[in-house]
Amino acid sequence: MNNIFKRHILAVAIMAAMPMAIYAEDSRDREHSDAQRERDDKAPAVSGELVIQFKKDATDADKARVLGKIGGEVKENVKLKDDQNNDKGDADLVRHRPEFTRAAAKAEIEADPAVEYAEPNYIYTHDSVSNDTYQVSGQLWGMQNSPTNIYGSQASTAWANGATNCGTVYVGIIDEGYMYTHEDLAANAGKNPKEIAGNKIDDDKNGYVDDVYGWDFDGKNSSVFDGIQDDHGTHVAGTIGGIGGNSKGVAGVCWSVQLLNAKFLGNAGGTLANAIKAVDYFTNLKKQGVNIVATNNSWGGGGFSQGLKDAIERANAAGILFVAAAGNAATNIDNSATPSYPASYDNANIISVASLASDGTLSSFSNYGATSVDLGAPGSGIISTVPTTVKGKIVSGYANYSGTSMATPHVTGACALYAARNPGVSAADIKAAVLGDAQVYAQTPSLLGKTLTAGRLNVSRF
Ligand SMILES: [Ca+2]
Ligand SMILES: [Ca+2]
Ligand SMILES: [Ca+2]
Ligand SMILES: [Ca+2]
Repeated sequence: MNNIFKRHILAVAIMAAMPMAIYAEDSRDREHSDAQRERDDKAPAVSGELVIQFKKDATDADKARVLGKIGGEVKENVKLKDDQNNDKGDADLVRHRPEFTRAAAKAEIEADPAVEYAEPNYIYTHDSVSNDTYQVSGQLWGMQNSPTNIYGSQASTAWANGATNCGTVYVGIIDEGYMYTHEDLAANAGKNPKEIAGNKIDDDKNGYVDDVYGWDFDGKNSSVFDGIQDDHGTHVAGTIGGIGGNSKGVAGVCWSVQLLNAKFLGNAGGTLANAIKAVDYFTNLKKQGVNIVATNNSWGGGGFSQGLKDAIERANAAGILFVAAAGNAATNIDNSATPSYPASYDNANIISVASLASDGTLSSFSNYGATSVDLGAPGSGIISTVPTTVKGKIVSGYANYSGTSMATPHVTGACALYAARNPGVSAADIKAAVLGDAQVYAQTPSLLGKTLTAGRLNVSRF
């Protein structure tokens, strides 16, 4: 089996079982050691598939030659044809002949002058740890600040100061689908402004027909919410933008915001090819003028992927922050130790998030890293929105989950709040504000030596 990115409920077991590749921070062009290569080769991926990045000047004849070496057929383009905003050419998802192993197929074509690199179609999993999922505690500790609860994000203080409205800001949820009809989310369900629903026309010409609430890359269709299996994405959405002040349910860091969704995690996780497409989806929307400030990425797995790192860099160039869960393997993910992707990539727009428990300790499952993890945020015992079933009908519900998946959307919401309060601010300035306030105002002993800032999320001054 090959690599899939998954949600964090499964991530603990899987990530613990799958050693990750080790890379130096500046390893972009460095040769892998044999041991590193072996770890990458064992990371889960879709059998018989490679994502091939061609060089910009590769001709059709060059591509045919490369595919011929492995009996390859192009399944789909990974990058949109009009998205060549870097120095590389097409990237294609290719199915090769089954007699080639993954390593053999890679080796067969990597030296070809038309090939920039070829990577397994890694599989990623989501980053939530479920504990008694539907047991609601009644306490949104992650948003609070009180004498008995000092480790929350202090969003309640920001709210008290009038900072609740992120309505000018779009946030991309790269995850499962989310229940945009949920009673505590519906008013914050953003829409792709240039797409007309249900007319079977790609109105905004972004390559996706009727992508109003986003796009389902896993199902290859426009329905981003497909049922109660989309609980993880819905939970993430509620922490970023659960409707505040409506006398029901929860409140997100942003009481109002425009949520959009790139669904790529299905029941079996999500693939590298779809992860790249999901990241580029928001980059392209931003280039069309949609004010996307950040994407939330509560998922991880796979080996090192230059293709995913390049996609994150395209987001960086477009001014989109990439907020990433550190992962749930209780492991040091620094590049000098056991990196976990995408959190451990060194792109400037990544904010990597560890999970805190309400007593201020690092959550038992949380990954950490003095250089690769930026800050901590509430991630244990977090109540948020989920779809649930009553008498066979899907209805709005709430549930208590734990994971770096839950810590991450607190930070994504914080980025949106800061952006809304400071119109026109750059991605770098938002990141500096989030990390700076954590470092200056919220030093946390459990994070010392475990995160870059040694601090936790604190939005009280936003
Ligand atoms: Ca479209
Ligand atoms: Ca349409
Ligand atoms: Ca769907
Ligand atoms: Ca509410």
